[in-house]
Amino acid sequence: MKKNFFWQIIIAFILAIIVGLFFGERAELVQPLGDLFLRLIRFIIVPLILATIVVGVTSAGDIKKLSRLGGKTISYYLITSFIAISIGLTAGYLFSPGKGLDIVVESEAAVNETEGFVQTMLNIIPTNPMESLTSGNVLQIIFFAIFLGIGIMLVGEKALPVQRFFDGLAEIMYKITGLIMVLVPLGIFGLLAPIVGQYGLSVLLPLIKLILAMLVACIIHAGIVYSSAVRSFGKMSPIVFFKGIFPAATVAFSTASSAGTLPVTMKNAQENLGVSKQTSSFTLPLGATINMDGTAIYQGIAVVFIAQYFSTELTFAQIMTVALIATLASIGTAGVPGAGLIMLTMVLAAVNLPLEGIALIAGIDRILDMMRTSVNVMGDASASVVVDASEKRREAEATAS
Ligand code: DAS
Repeated sequence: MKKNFFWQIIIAFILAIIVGLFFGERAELVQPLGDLFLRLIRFIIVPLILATIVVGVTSAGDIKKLSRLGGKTISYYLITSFIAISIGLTAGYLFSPGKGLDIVVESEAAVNETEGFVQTMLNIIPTNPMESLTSGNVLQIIFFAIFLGIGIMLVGEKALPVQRFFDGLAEIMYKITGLIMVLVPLGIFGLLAPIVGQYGLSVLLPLIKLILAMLVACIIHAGIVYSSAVRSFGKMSPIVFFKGIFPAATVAFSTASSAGTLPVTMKNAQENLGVSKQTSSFTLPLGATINMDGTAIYQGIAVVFIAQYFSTELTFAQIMTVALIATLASIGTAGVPGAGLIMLTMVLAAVNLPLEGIALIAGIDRILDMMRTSVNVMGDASASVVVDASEKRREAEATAS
């Protein structure tokens, strides 16, 4: 990553905090800069995901290799998500943010009930792929793109023009993404300054222990789990990893959207972390929608916080239930702002905790969402590094033998 781009992002962060603290609510005047960046990112997501996944699948060459790639990717996601929820639960008990809290639950936050895990999984299958594309349903687009790629592989020669079309479309989308990335500092400034202005200390202080628990758990998870994974399995220095994924992590923090950050995550993985286009175009769009370690951490901490607030002691069986449901809930969480708060209702319902607890944290959810989305994106990138290194080792061994 170019040095001055790194410093442009740092300066954007600092300026956003200064402007937010100095102007307060009036900082929303710069919101259009953030909205401009968000709209440009959203404008490329659908064609980028569709083209890159089709390319990622077809460049696997055969179903066997695709299954191996998918198996490694999903296994990594599940293992890191389960570790994340364990770290979240531990942080919840160590910080005990819900004990002795003297804030009253006003009204239950208007949170849509989730359809449950099974229905969430069924909804991945598009009944009309064109509608999925026009509505930007990322999970359904991924499902459609994977099967389109498999179909191209199975048809072979006759489908080559279609494969070439998607190859060309993917390259075009990468190029457009590069152009949009120039605006990352401006977007971060326009997105962050109004948020800093909106959340004054009066809103944050009562729940500062919850925010600190989330921050520490995220740092521990990223600092230990991802560092170890990229060093041990990806043969990459953690410093190189975190510097390389820094732009995407800052965009994730500013947008609170993994899907919205995906174009930047892919560019960083390919250009700064050396992940092949084939691996990144398969693992990253998948990760942006089903791999949410930061959300898993958040679910663990939030459940403990709400149980403590209502003076409810969770049994060991309930904690195990939370760990399982939260891992599944993090898979079903969409990569958009606030999705984790909605999925929290599934986890609370699983252990019979009052949904009113959602209202306790809804007010600061955006702050927690920014942190968890950054971890989500770093987790996706770490998976692409580990899986890519494994595939490259396998190919080297195959060539050597
Ligand atoms: N904001 C979601 C994301 O984009 C995560 C969440 O809400 O938990 O990853």
